[in-house]
Amino acid sequence: MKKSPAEARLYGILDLGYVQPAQVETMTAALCEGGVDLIQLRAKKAVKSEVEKLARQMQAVLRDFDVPLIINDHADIAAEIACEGIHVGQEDDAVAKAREITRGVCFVGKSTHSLDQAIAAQAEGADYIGFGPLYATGTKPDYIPIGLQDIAEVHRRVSLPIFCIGGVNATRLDDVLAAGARRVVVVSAFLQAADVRGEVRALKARLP
Ligand code: 3NM
Repeated sequence: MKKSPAEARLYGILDLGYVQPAQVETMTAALCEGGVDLIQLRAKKAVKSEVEKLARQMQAVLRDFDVPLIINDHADIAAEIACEGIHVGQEDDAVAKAREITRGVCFVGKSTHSLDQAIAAQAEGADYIGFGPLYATGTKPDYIPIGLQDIAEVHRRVSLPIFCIGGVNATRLDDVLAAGARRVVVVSAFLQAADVRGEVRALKARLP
């Protein structure tokens, strides 16, 4: 049985900005062996056929794990390959549209960048939200960091699983948790680690 977002604490994103297509399978396995609870394929620059091909490769690796596959942006691909989740941004399909395209089978996550957007995403029916970027990050360079100050409040106002994202790494984790985060997304700090498995495992062990 695959985990649900509510059961998840650590969310890894396989971002093709950091991973060569040929490394997608080994990286997927390393992230899962380290202990990510959810995994997303994020391939902003790839053509659709490439996204689908890589997603299917990840799906094959994920047969051995209880980790759901979430596709960034492309609800049609998520529907086609019957993965577990779809993630949309503020500029992408609305939650209802993504749910319709995936015929109600996928859970739907949404990126939010403020308290207001987080509350709106809950009203819109998202199954989980990303909340950030907490810190400036090269993975999403055009976004202004929102800092840690709204983390506690967003947990009071929004009852969905909230994944704090953006510049989260081992050095900052204690500050992020002290600010009230219960779930985090880590991208570059995992994908650029010399020992991906070890980096994931060590960070996972520190989550409440
Ligand atoms: N979304 P890293 S921040 C993909 O705030 C993404 O919505 C964000 O990568 C948001 O862990 C982000 O390398 C990048 O900073 C996270």
